[in-house]
Amino acid sequence: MSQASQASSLLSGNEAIARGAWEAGVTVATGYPGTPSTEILEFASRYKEDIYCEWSPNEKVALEVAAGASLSGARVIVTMKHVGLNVAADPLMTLSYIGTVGGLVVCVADDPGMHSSQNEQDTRHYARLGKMPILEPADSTQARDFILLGMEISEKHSTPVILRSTTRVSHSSGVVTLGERARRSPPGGFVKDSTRFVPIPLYGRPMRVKVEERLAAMKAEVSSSPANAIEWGDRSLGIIAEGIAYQYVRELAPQASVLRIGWVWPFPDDLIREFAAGVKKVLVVEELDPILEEHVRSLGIACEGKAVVPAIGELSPDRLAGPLGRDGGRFSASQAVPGSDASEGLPARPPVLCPACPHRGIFYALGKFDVVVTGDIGCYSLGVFPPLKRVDTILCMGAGISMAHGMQKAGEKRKVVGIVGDSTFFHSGITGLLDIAYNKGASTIIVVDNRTTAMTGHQEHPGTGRTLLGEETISASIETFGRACGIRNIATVDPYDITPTVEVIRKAVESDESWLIVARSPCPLSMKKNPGEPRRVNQELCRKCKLCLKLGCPAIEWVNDEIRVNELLCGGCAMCEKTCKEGAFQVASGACNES
Ligand SMILES: Cc1ncc(C[n+]2csc(CCOP(=O)(O)OP(=O)(O)O)c2C)c(N)n1
Repeated sequence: MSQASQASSLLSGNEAIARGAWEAGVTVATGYPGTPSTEILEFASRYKEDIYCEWSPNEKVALEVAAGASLSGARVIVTMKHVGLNVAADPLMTLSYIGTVGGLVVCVADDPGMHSSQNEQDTRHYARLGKMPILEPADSTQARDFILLGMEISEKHSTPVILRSTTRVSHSSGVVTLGERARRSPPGGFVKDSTRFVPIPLYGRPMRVKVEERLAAMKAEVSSSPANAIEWGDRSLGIIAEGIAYQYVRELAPQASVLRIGWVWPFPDDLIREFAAGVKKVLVVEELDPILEEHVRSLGIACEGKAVVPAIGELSPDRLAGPLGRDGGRFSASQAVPGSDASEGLPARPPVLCPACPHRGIFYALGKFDVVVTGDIGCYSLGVFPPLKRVDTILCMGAGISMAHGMQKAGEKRKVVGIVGDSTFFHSGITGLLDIAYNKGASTIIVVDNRTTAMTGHQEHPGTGRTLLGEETISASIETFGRACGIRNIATVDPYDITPTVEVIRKAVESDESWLIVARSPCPLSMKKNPGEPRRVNQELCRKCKLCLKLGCPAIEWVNDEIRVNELLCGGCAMCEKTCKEGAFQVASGACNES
């Protein structure tokens, strides 16, 4: 890639963050995949001659690796989705005390509207909790600029900096004027200083005081930061907006006065006061929680906010049209908030497991047993939908294992089966499995090992044998981890082979000991190869019992009173053939679909 020769380029927010890291002279980038943040690190890895990039097993590890790199003097970014920050919160809270040496920016992508997340969490709370600054870009240019600014703030104040993106900023594109990579001398190496880097209470208490001094210093400069700016217009209405909400405000109320906030916390109090003094009334437009709004009120400034701007879900020009007025600026606090949503009016397309997905075999097999299934987050969460309906709970990554143990210890009468994916197992499943073995649990854990992190777009993980940079490496064994944890009953099955899979599950759920079953078959999408030839239905043999429909395969259709296979969709996994007692499913090239 000839970075220097390009003057400008159309970049997504995530691509711009990666570009910003390269321009800022970042030499280490770590993370764990999670929509909408995933592409940041994938784009950063395109600069692999300059930036070492890795998928870490989870976000906590990613942040700790980043912290080590920073303490050695390197500039570093670490990437994750909002729930990933919960996993990384432990190191982050104390890294705030220790501080940074090389600039460290934690790039967190929130998902207002829960497009691909189990909750809707506002990362700005973490900045306050950890007493560290947070920047929020409104477009791709700011995404790039704020990485550069974040590095400066981080190094000047010795603090980790959070960059909060959202789905809309991460995944929409804008033209970015490209810069050169900063010329920086190589990281100077770690300089020992226990009073600075070892927060035992003796050294930690002075660090605690320094955190407050640091906050005061940042407060003194945040109002004059280029990240925050007043755009004076019609003074009858002043809108304070941040992140993507700023774009919607500019579109809907082009003539209004706007205070655009990009350095969100510590709050730019002086600027907020100056702005409020210059307008007749103030409206705060922010996505998710009323963090700014409450602060503006705490300054003694009357304002409107969540009384008219939705607090739940993603904002959009449509959803703000009521509060702001389509033709701009006719804000009235009494106007109703429309309940419109981007997907309104579109036909519902419930998510389903892909045709030939190996996870289907496990859910179909589990349908034969009266068990409780504690599921997890990954493609297999789709086993919750009919006709499979074999996922009873989901909490967070890893909980599929630990919740099974909890239910069993609470005396659940039915056998409890926990399901996690391979990436999830390495992320946070191993300690749950260890708990089961250590505390003499009796649940059955199934790791659906499709050899990839499928749900977020097929990233590598410690079990795949490859790194993010495309190098060959170890392939961690789930069975070996199970044995090391102390699980005595371990079996490996091919989930496409339904009958043997059912028999292994039967053995496990009838036993009064814990079991680890590894259901291994690669994801056909990541292999870019179907497992077999498409099937067809021989109508002469089909008895229309509809047992095959229980697989929930999108390729099997009930049309005109007949079972049919949509050969364009069929991946040839042959699970239908294995469930059909009449032998009606046959390889398409050698059978007839119609009678
Ligand atoms: C703490 C956290 N980090 C990241 C994610 C995003 N995410 C959802 S599922 C998943 C892993 C999916 O991979 P795997 O467990 O192998 O299951 P697969 O989708 O391949 O079936 C990830 C990274 C998340 N939900 N929570």
